[in-house]
Amino acid sequence: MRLSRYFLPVLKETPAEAQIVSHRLMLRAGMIKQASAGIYSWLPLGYRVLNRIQEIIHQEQERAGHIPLLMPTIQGADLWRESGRYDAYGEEMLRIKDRQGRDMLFSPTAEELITDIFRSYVRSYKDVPLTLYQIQWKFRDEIRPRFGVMRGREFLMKDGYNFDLTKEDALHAYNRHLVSYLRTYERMGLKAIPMRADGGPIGGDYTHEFLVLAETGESEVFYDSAVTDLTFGDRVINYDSVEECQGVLEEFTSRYARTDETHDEAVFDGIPEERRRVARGIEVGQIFYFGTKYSDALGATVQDAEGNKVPVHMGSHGIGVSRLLGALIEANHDDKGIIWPEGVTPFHCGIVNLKQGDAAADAACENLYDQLKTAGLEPLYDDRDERAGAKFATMDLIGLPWRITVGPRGLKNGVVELTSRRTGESVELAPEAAVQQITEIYRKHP
Ligand code: 5CA
Repeated sequence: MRLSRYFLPVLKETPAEAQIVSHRLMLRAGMIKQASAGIYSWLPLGYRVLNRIQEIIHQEQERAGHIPLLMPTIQGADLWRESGRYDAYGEEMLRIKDRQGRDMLFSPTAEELITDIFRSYVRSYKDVPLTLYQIQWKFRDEIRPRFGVMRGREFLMKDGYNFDLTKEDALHAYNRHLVSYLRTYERMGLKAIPMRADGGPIGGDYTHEFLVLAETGESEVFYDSAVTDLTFGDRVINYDSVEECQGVLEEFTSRYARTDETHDEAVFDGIPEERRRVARGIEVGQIFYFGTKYSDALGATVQDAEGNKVPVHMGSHGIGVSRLLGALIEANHDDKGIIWPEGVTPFHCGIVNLKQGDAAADAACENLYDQLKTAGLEPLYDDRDERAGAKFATMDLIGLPWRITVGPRGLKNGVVELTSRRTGESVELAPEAAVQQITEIYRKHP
């Protein structure tokens, strides 16, 4: 992409309404624009990151054997009456009447609709286990939408639902989700810690939230500092193996890590004092096992091997897709702007032309631009007729992890400059070598 032809409405001023750094930076970097309270338009740069995050989620879900589908945002009230949640959900549910006067709603989650799909088609134990998921917009009429996309009213969620014959199988699905979520967040360059939590309106008392530690987080959390040393890394897991998934769950959840809803002071006090931590976190996902709550209410049964009709065991699993942008920025920024991890960056590399209009500089930039694209990467070439300082400020603000700076002086010696946004370190090297180095870096981030 050439910046002169892109739509990147960066703001010079710090927007007064934004209280936390991620919200400020998303507005300043031209990623989002508020449409109504808690409802945002995704401008091109923000939309690119949102798509990158979705790609990673899809890949990791499919790797775990989960199947994507798409359900509507607007749903009829009847199913929700059947489950009892039409009244129970309260003010957070946005209720709408259609022209016939029928009660409709904007889906805050989709346990009912997915259970209805399941009960309409699945009859036999041979057709389970089954896990279906979607990435779809949700609406919750939060009392206090705030912090930009962090607590929105309309927000993008990955929501997945497992259907299993037995509790044991459903717990395997739970563990499998925990493993796949660990992989998913790590690929985005995030450390998200699974913590014991509370079921809330979704139900079930077997549930973990995934928290990214951040001072601006809305949840208070209590944990043994040993949990922050754990990383999943690039290990390969057989998702069908009960033992392997169980093993990872035990490794990542046996140390104390809880949200305030489930915090137990007495148990916490048993941890050596130097390892006790009280901090704040951003909830970027939650997994639930709730047994037959929805299958009982909606009559979702299968015939088991003996011919008995039995309700299926279910769980649901959510990732806050749009919230993740906020969490990623809270965890990756400095006073100049965002610092995207390579896994989710909107463009792989910036090219800054220090002297637009200089024949040698222009040609070298065009060359780099073509070579990076040929290597399968997406560069952002700042080809505007602007001062170098303004170009650097924009690049630093939007946070591309790598920048190649091209100027007539360097070119005389056959070099360009490659700069890491995270460390600020620069090296001078031949243009081809810069392309090669960047290609190498992104080989690890497919
Ligand atoms: N049905 C289940 C799992 S699919 C469910 O709805 N779970 S949830 O309520 O925990 O939501 C899943 C994730 O969505 C949360 O972990 C959080 O990251 C995100 N989320 C929830 N509310 C909001 C909101 N108001 N704004 C942005 N993200 C949100």
